[in-house]
Amino acid sequence: MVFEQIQTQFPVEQRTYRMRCVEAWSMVVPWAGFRLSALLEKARPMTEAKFVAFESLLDQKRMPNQIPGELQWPYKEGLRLDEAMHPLTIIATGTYGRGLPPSNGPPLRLVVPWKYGFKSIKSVVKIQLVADQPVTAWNQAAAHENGFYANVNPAVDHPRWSQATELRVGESFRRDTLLFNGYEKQVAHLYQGMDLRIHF
Ligand SMILES: Nc1nc2c(c(=O)[nH]1)N[C@H]1C(S)=C(S)[C@@H](COP(=O)(O)O)O[C@H]1N2
Ligand SMILES: [Mo]
Repeated sequence: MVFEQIQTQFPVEQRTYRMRCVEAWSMVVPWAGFRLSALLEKARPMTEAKFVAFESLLDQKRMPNQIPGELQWPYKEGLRLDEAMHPLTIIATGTYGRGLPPSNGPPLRLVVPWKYGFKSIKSVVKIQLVADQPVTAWNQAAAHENGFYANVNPAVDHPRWSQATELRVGESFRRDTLLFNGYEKQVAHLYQGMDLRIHF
């Protein structure tokens, strides 16, 4: 499927989500997009498919920061299949009533609101259903700091700072960070029985 087909064949919804960066700042962002589940259902996942792997555009001409360094390019991310199928997980195609500006990851950008921002991979050009947990860019760069799950959790600190509070951009006081970024009711069942300190 080409981008135009993907962008137009699924029902677009307006979703205003909290966004919490792993570096303890946050925003509220009005996205437009469609459910990732709608796209994945088209691919009819086989029972062997347990994870979804995402890859971004590699284009050093237009994105000159894509030079080998802290991160390896193209940027990669991944979700467990049940996380990817969750109704809160969207592929954003716009924000603030327009298409995505270049810096926010057009033409297709993942948004997973209960996870730290780095999971929401921008400018996605490849989506694969896979059997094993995929390699992800930040996990590969520093696995002890960036877990595969990266669920927002005020009780599990980053090795270099507390995750208990956050600074909402534009505010002068710190807010308490909420478990699963405030989406606990909707997503906690996905992690039942898992130790969130180990699977951080
Ligand atoms: N392709 C790609 N996606 C990415 C990144 C990136 O470097 N490349 N950075 C991530 C990080 S660390 C964050 S905090 C968010 C930032 O999203 P924004 O630029 O739309 O605010 O995008 C995430 N998605
Ligand atoms: Mo980030």
